[in-house]
Amino acid sequence: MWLYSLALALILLVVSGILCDVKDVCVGTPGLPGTPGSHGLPGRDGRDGIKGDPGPPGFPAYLDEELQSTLHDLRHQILQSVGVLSLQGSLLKVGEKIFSTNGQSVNFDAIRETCARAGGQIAVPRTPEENAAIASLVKKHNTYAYLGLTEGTTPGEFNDMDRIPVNYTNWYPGEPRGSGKEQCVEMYTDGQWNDKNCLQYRLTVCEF
Ligand code: MAN
Ligand code: CA
Repeated sequence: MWLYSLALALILLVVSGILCDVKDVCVGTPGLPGTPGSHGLPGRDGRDGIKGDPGPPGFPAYLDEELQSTLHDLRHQILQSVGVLSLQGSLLKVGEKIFSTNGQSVNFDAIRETCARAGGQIAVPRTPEENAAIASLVKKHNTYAYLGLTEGTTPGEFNDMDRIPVNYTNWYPGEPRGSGKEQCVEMYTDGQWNDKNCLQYRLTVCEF
């Protein structure tokens, strides 16, 4: 009977989870796990990867049909635009150069600024054809224009906006005679040039 009681006591101890050795202090069931900790800070960047494989071989642009067709379309559209603007008298094409005016008369510095803002420069005739083109704008607006020329350190010597002396000139007989006192150049309605002070209101003519 006592053996039966011992076995029953053991079973009860096992079931209640407080079975323990005679030497040990009896402990309860382990507690539930805690909630997970918060995430740590991100790690540093890794090293660069290995170089990729070379791309497919290219071929000359003239064999690229899509590129050629795009260039053809662009050329066509530019020629259309230049044609329309020429017809409207908004621009004058002379060789590679385009001259244009906004019809406004302002001083020399203001002309330079307006032309620069438009992506061009104050017009400088380099040939008789270019001079005639600018003169046609001057005649049309019946106002003198300033040209992109200024007097150098030597009186009577006129340079372009890069301070380079010019080859072509079309001075009115007797000009330039400002000898250091007239540092700009105006174009008369007949296309001839006169050195003049830079503070008059003259037609804005730009080249592109
Ligand atoms: C005025 C100015 C000068 C010009 C003479 C020509 O004095 O326009 O620049 O040289 O006229 O007579
Ligand atoms: Ca003069």
